Amino acid sequence: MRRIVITGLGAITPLGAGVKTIWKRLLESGSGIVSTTSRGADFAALPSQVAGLVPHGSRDDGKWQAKDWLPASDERQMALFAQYAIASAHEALLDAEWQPTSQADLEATGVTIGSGIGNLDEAYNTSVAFSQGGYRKVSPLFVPRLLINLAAGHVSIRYGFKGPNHAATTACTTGVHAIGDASRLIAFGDADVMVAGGAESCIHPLAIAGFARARSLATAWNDDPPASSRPFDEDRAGFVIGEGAGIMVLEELEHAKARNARIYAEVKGYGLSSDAYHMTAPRQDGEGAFLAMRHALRHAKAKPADVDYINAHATSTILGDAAENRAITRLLLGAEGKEKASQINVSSTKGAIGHLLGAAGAVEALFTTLAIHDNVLPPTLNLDNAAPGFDCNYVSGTAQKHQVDLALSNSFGFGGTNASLCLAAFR
Ligand SMILES: *[C@@H]1O[C@H](CO)[C@@H](O)[C@H](O)[C@H]1NC(C)=O
Ligand SMILES: *[C@@H]1O[C@H](CO)[C@@H](O)[C@H](O)[C@H]1NC(C)=O
Ligand SMILES: CC(=O)N[C@H]1CO[C@H](CO)[C@@H](O)[C@@H]1O
Repeated sequence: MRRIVITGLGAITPLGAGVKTIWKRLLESGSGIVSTTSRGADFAALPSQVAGLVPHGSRDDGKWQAKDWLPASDERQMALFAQYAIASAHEALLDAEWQPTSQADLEATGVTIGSGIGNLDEAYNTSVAFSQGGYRKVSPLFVPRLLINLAAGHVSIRYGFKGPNHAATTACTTGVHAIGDASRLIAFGDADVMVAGGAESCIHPLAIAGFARARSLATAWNDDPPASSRPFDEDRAGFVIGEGAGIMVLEELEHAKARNARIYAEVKGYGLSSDAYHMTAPRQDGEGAFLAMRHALRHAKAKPADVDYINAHATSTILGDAAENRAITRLLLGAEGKEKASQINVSSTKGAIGHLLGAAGAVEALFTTLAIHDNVLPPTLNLDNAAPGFDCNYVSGTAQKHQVDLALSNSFGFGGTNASLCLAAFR
């Protein structure tokens, strides 16, 4: 069996642009959640007025402005989610020192980058323009700017990668599916190196209206945005929409060793399942999450007791966090597991950045990778009072130093799709 390791990381999140800045701010308990009301009256009229926005500014300050990352022509052609993806892919490839030029290397390198929603802004503007002005108002760039797989397309065009080119779009499980599926493509021999992850940018009044109508969003914290995303807390009341991208370079182990690449961690297992229950609500017993984590551990040949850390999907919704918590304790407590819930280390980094939808799983897998590499557990913010039945160690408020040899990163999406990645220290 071919082993898969992680050799490069790149990200843009509400905590900043660039992995170093983001990870430092996360470990310092920084928050990227701000008010949306300054974006205009359409935003201010909505019940939820908070979001995890990528900070705008110079790259030297760890912030995002397109001109620091992309040529102007790319900026015009690409959706914002694709811009975040290509900038993060660039960072990850530099980090991995993988800049192939030979035909064989280019053919052995592929891309899987997904998005949950894609370019809502473009769809909205063009719909309005078409309805008012007809055919002549539709840009020739409408379709290329709309399609979700164009993030992966742009990355392969920019670098000449001729291996598999794929895009998952499985709502909030997208990022984990992209990374998990990419690792399978390497394991199966379809590629030796994959650039994999997720990207999202749909902070649009229509998206917020839609999620608010589905009763998914936090609406009670408009005056205190950094307090609005509260995974596992008694007062949690919905998720906070966020934007950004997370990209990893995955590589076959012998390939990485042969070129002396730095190895952050190994992808040991990947589990997929479905709740088979409801469009948007989780099963209360957490069956889907339980099965996904169990499959990931089975592939990793690991016991529940071996799990040092879980980066939970926990989005700060009442039902979702409770179902996942139930699934985690059911899986990790018992004969082959831990003795007490307090020995289970689990955090939700969504307290700091909100829910990045299609990018969430990728950004969180990246945080899990760094937790393993640096032996530190990133914190859950705003957990003032753990709700009844929440008895694990949620790494409340501040990061904790702790040896992390094996970890799970969970993602669950509308439609009932559940996935979990098992990552481990490379030995
Ligand atoms: C859509 O229209 C708004 C308002 O005119 C504008 O600010 C925004 O940049 C447009 N978005 C796209 C993708 O063209
Ligand atoms: C499994 O996925 C569904 C998607 O709707 C999600 O709502 C649910 O929370 C996940 N299961 C658990 C136990 O979290
Ligand atoms: C089970 C387990 O690994 N628990 C650890 C959680 O983290 C703390 C330190 O933050 C350790 O003391 C526990 O052993």
